[in-house]
Amino acid sequence: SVDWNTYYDFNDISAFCNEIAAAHPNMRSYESRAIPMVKISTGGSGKKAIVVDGGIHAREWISPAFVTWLINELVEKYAAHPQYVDNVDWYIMPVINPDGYQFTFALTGDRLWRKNRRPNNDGIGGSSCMGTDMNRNFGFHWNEGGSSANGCSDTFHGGAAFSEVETQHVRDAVLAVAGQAEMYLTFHAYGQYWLTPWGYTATLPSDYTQLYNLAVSACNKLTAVYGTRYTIGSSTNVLYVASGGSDDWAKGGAGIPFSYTVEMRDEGLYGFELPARQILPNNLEVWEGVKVMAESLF
Ligand code: 0X9
Ligand code: ZN
Repeated sequence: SVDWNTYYDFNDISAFCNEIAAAHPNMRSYESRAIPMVKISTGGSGKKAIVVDGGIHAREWISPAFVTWLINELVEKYAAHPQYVDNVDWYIMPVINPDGYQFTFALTGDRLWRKNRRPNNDGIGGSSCMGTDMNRNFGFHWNEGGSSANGCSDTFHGGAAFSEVETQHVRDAVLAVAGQAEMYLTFHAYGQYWLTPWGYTATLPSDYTQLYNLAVSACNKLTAVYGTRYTIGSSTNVLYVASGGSDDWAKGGAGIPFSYTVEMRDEGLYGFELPARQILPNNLEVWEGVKVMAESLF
């Protein structure tokens, strides 16, 4: 620790900076875990940006596994493909539901937990159950279908749009860079879908053809790696109605035009419990798709 009656050398100042940053992360979950956001940029101005979220659903372990791998690929493997960092800025949040995610690892927890971990016994949702589905809590056409008012439901939408501290932090962090952002990617499992908005309605966005065509190009490259097939379409039309998702809000609320939900491996054989030996093959094929996505902004 420091006091202000002496001068400190550089090592002390470094330690001080690290301590104060660690003690005051600006984004924290209900249980006070940090919600990290990594900016990857080679500098300059006027660049387009891609925003990425992962780990919104606790049990979908392949999501943080891919998103952390993506950070590593962009930073540590920069020299192999500098264009993916030179031409766009990245804002990457690998685990936006850290409490739920940690609960799926705990011996006293639940491997198949989906929601965050704030109790609903405060009147919100009127139940003694835990957790809000963060992907039903975003504030664009919130509570307009495919979500539940029951606090015990796995798709509980929360007491209001952005009722959860975690979705509030993501909202604020995304809005801070929304002017620069052209693309929003949110990673989930499972089912192998590359989904466009909207999730709240079967009506397609006016730029659906552009969104769809880019997803087709991405999935062609993805499939070429190991033959893994993805289904492409709007969330409502190829999956189900589900309002309050981060993808719909990114596009409709934050004005980020190219917004996608990527449901990664598998098709249900292992489901959420995808064996760890599939992490790298999954990541390598999805990276091919993400590269196509990024190239569209160059
Ligand atoms: O239901 C979801 O939140 C996502 N599927 S999952 O199995 N990972 O839970 C799909 C979300 C698609 N986007 C919207 N409905 N907005
Ligand atoms: Zn999910």
